[in-house]
Amino acid sequence: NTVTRRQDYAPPAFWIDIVHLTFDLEPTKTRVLNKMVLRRNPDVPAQPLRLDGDELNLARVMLAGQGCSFRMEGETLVLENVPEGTEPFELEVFTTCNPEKNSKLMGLFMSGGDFFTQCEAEGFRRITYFLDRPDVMATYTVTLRADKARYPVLLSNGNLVDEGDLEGGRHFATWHDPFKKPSYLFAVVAGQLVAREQRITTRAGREHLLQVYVRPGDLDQTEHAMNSLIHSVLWDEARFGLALDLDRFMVVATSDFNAGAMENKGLNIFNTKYVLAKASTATDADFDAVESVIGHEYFHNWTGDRVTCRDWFQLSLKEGLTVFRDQEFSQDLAGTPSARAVKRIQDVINLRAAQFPEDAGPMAHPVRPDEYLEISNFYTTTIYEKGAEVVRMYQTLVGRDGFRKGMDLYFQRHDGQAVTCDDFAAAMADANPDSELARLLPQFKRWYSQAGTPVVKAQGQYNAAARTYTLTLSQSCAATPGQPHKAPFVIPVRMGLVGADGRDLPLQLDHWQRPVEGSHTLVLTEPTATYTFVGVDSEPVPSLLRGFSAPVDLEWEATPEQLLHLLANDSDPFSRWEAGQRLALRTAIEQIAASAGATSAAPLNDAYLAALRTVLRHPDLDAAFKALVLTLPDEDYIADQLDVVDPQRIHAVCDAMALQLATALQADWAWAFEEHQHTGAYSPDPVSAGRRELAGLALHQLCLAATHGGELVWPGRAYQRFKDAGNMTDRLNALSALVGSGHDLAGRALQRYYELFRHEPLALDKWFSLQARAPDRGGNVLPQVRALLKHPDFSLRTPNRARSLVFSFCHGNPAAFHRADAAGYAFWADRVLELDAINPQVAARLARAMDSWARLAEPYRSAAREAIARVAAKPSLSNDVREVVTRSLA
Ligand code: HT7
Ligand code: ZN
Repeated sequence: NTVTRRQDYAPPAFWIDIVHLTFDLEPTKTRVLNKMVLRRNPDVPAQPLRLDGDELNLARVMLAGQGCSFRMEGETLVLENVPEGTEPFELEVFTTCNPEKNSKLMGLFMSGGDFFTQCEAEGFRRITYFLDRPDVMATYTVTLRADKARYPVLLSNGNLVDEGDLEGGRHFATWHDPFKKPSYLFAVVAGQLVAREQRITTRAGREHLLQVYVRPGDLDQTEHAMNSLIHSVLWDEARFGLALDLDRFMVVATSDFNAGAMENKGLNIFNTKYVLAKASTATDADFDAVESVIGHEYFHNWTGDRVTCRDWFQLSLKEGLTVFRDQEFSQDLAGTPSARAVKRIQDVINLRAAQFPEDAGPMAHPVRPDEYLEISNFYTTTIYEKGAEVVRMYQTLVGRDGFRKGMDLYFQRHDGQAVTCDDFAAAMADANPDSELARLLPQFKRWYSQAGTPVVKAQGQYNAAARTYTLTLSQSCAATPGQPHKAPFVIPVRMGLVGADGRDLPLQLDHWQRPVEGSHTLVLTEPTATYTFVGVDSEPVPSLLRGFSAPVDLEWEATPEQLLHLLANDSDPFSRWEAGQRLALRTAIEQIAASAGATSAAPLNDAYLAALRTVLRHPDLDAAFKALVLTLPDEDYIADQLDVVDPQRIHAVCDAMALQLATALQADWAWAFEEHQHTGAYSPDPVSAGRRELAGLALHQLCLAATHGGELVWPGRAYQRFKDAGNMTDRLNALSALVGSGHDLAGRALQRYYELFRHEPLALDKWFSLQARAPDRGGNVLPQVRALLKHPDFSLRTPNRARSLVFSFCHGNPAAFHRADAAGYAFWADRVLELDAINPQVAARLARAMDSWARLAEPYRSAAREAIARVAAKPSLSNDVREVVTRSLA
């Protein structure tokens, strides 16, 4: 119940070297015998042994084979009389727990009648008493005993060393993990599972058995996960020289999981959402997500498991680095430069949608936080995605080869250790001693200690007489909770100058001997810096922050003509896409500010629409890129640009822009649909997925236009496509086109979808989600969501289902959620409280839907505050939710 501070880190008073665990698995009473070998840490003054526990029933404690005295301090087991020297001693702790009652899904829990564990961050203490902290690393041997018919598969980390039958229809399996690991990487799975298996031989010539375990009946959905795993193994060896270190690597899927997946050593446990994929129930986006999450967990084997975190404040050491690695993996697998760029743009869209608001809200924290009440609340987009951008900046500053050298040195120095972000930074700088990174390291490390999104202001000046172009960049960063003032960051700004003919001009800074072709990275370290380019024959358009080279907000007062020039020509796909977004954003903001209440029916100007038409019909651009350019910024992103947010006003303007885009380009959309609708036999590759994406977007626009006076045939065609689709992407796109347009056929299609997929949990999640995200027409969505809460297939206890309905509504449908009558907020408060009694981690995620309440216009602001205060006033609130709402109201 107290705040944990980074500054208070102290090494453990004891080490635990060896752990022998024996489980007698029973749903309501599992018995756990924990035999440990401990020794005092000679570097720490002598003190009692304090072992963490949480909701355990303690039966017996034995010290060196004898009963011993102990006491409880809250949930902590305290032993005063442990041996004094530094010699190892044996401690035996016997406890029981109740997996069936474990609705928090931390520790040992049941899902579909099978046993699973989740130990990160502090779940191991719900299995046995332990020094449950990542810098205590031990070797584990685990024996599992259970009923053989009910639990035929018994798994734990490492290698299977023994198995056999026991009396009374029971059996056992003993596993030994040869690698020392922290307790958060411990795992157990027991149940009725089947596996897809594949033997592979890696470059290093070593043989491995890869297994993907699922429930019987789901095996046909595991091919993509297995292929993704094989690709991951090969990629990590090829790109980073990191080989698989175990004979056997297992992935297991469960449908009840708080997060996406977990990198337990050799026994990764996954949410089914990130393992199961077949064409009839999973979309292209689902296939991509499986690939990237399988990659992410596999890559943790080195960045997380072999080298782990000293304490939880260092979480981004493993998470930021591993997200960076999974992003690079997906880009490398995507193949073409265009497909790579699409992936990069999608990553940036996600960062801006989730991390930028976090950095501007009450939960803002540095990539390496300074304090927490509940560590689970700090598995955030700042730790993960901003952390990945920080790692990406290392690579930008030292180059790809330099980054590889840094990684090599990091593993050379720290394999088998629990370390800090400083250790990673030092390895990168020491491996590249002549780099700008090495020179600027202390300043670069401000990315770890300062929260907030820096703003970079750009101003350009062309001097025709001198043939120079002068670019001035200034940086600032707004105050965040606890950090009123920020020192300047090191900001790599990749840029180019685009000539009148649309090509990149050679770049020559005034102190350079000769020009370079294409792009150059300016490294901004001061509050303001001016760069003069020479030999510039005609006025260029600057293309700034190419590839999104730093996680900053770029303020640049470009003219519409400059942005249109970049949209038509920029050689950098990110900046080209960004130019289009800026044009749309500017229009939206002008409309929102200008006409209090009255929205123009045609907010988008002809030049912008013509530019979009040119992109849509462009013979050389890929469909996936076109779809990104032709997707307008969403309501939340627009809200993030405003000081005062009126969600209904934003919604009205977005609606008008969307309708205008649909109707003005109707003929072009029809062309795009016909041109891209056939993709042949289903394959999730980027080219066919891009074609499906663009066809789906076109159908969406055509149905929208049809319900507003356009061509009437399209809803019927969408319904037909929905019925006949050979894959989930086309089917769901057609269904959401109907739901999005509000056409009468939407109801029929939703009913049919339910009948088709009522026995497919992941597909049914989409059905709940689609309805929760539907356009609000006269306030109809909230009553519909309330009705769905009572649906026999809905349960708040299953996180995926709760997310599909309640989170989709509160986090994903701003116009329906922010109601003038405050009913959306009341719904939110009721669900947070209801969920908190079941699963505090999931409840705390839902609580974050109100992060931006303070910027809301009235009457939303006061009503939102009242709803948050109602939650905060509940006396028995979990630490998880309490931390979120307290910060929100501070
Ligand atoms: N490292 C894993 C984190 C995780 C987690 C954290 C809190 C509660 C439940 C959890 N399940 C998994 C996931 C990852 O980043 O790979
Ligand atoms: Zn991770």
